[in-house]
Amino acid sequence: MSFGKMPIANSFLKKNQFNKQYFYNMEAGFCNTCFTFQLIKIPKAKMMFNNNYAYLASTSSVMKKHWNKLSKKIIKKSKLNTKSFVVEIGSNDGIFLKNIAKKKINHLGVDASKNVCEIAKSKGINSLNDFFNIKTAKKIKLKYGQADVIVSTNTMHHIENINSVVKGMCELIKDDGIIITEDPSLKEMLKKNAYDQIYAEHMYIWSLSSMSYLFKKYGMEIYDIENNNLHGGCSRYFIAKRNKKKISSRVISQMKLEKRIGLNKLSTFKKFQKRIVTLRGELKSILSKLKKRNKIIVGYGAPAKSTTILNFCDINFKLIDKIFDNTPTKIGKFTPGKSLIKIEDSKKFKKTFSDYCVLFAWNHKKEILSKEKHYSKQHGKWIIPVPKLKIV
Ligand code: DWN
Repeated sequence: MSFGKMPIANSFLKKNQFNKQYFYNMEAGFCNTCFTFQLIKIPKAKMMFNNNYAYLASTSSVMKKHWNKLSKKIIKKSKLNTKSFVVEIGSNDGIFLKNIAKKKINHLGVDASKNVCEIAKSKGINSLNDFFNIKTAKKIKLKYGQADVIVSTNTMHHIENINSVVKGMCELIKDDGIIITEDPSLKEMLKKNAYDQIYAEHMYIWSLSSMSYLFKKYGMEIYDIENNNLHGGCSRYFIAKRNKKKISSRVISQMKLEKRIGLNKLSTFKKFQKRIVTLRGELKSILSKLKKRNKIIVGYGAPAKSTTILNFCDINFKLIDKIFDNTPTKIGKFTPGKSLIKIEDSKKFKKTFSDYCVLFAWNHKKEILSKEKHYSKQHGKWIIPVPKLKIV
């Protein structure tokens, strides 16, 4: 599946960077053997995860509650105490580990982007700015010992050398320890036509079948799974060394479901491609028609996902005047690629008239529409781009 030339999703631009952008050919593929859906070629990791990583997990109160709940669940389930050791891979700004640190549980956050590590450290969270792999795992084990729990949420789909990460997890986790990963679900992406989940950082979109195949290569197995609606639909995998835990019925039924809906067949992805080409045509045409009628169109949320939508659908500042966002690292900058739409502080949304607003952060719909309920009252219309184009 080819998406054409794409910029790096989170590379929001200053004006003087418009002509210095890096583009790559974004193509997705599927493997019939290991059932992995992934990008064929991606930019170098350092170009995506660096000192200016734009995404701050703490911009969403829903996300804060989510990680709070997860940390309480882990502390209880694994009976963690001050002698335990928790490692988080992809710890971002410390949104999860801050709850572990509060309980005085030994912990270490590992993140490839320096700026988010600094934010985590400023919250008193033990952080290592590095890429996690077998080498880093050995260094951590030498310095701190093995981990009781390894958590890696919204990270496993970001890592190109995923085999080294899983090998590192296997090295670092105690024999009776547990690994918890959570990532966008391939099943949900297909169901929601959420092609905007596909971008350079998201080099994999995992399913239980493909995640299972991956961990089995290193003597580990997924013994439980939980699905949630975060980030457009994620699956949380509970992993342990082989034969250490009883395989739950949820894993068995999800494996059967994935087979039934064809997650292990190339034809499923060819049908997905047809659906998103149709969606592309519909979005571009509705925005062009509204513009011809001199309607004012803005956007809400400048997620990494919006970079895929804007560049795949060839939508730019001529159609969308500005996009509102609450992330300090994005405000005042412009959207990447050919779109070049100015990002304004979402605090200005209420005072700025518009007829239509494209909800690029559709996965936060509930939180945003309740925050901005005035908009519909003032006859503003929300355009929801996926799973079907909807005007509400
Ligand atoms: O995997 C990833 C996920 C977890 O987060 C990373 N690759 C990067 C990032 O993806 P994303 O940028 O698509 O994440 P979000 O959370 O869908 O981005 C939402 C955007 O909307 C952010 O820029 C913040 C903004 N926002 C806002 O302006 N007001 C969000 C909320 C909830 C709001 O009220």
